[in-house]
Amino acid sequence: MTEDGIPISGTIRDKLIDRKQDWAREGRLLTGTTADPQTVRLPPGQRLVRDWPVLDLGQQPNVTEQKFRLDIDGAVENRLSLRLDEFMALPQSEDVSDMHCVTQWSRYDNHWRGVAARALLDIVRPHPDVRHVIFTAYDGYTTNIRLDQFDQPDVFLVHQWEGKPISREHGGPVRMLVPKLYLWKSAKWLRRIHFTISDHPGFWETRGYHNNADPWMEERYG
Ligand SMILES: Nc1nc2c(c(=O)[nH]1)N[C@H]1C(S)=C(S)[C@@H](COP(=O)(O)O)O[C@H]1N2
Ligand SMILES: [Mo]
Repeated sequence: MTEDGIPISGTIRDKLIDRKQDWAREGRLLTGTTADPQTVRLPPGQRLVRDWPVLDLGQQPNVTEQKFRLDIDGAVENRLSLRLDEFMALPQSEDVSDMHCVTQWSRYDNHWRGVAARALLDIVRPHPDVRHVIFTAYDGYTTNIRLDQFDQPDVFLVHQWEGKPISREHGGPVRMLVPKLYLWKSAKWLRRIHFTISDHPGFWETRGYHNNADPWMEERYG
């Protein structure tokens, strides 16, 4: 096991991780430019795709309804540990947003349904000193964002894409969606959301990828 709890098996996965770490060391794909998201829809160095590529560590957990649990904990007034039906009973809403992956693809106009981050914040109510949000997934993956990045109208815990349940390969039954950050910040197969005072860089953030991950600032590595 790595310190992230991700089992080291399979040379394919090890090669994939090595290659992406090399990208970070070499600063690959960097254009050295920034753009204003108010006026420029496609972030620097990105190109549009029409399909939805699959990217993960190669192990796609089968999170059945039986197995599913979503814990929301840390420094909050109301901790939750939800079964899938309980998650589905939370206030639901829909949104349309773009996705931007650090491997250079972007995809426009994705239709999502799920629980808005702000609706969740209203329920769990983080303590005033909380600054960071840590996500843990069923494959052992972790990633981190700041509370102000989580507390945005376009951030969702999603379970539908284009009117259909999110497939297993894309992180179903429930994944994160943080559309204004590179997609590695959007954990698939969501297991736990932890609200903390201190930051805890995740899987890619501890392997050369940027802690902040703003595509318009081209914060790929750092
Ligand atoms: N649980 C989990 N979530 C993850 C990953 C992962 O390996 N495990 N990979 C991240 C990366 S690097 C990317 S680019 C996106 C890809 O999401 P997609 O496969 O649905 O396109 O998921 C992110 N979330
Ligand atoms: Mo990625």
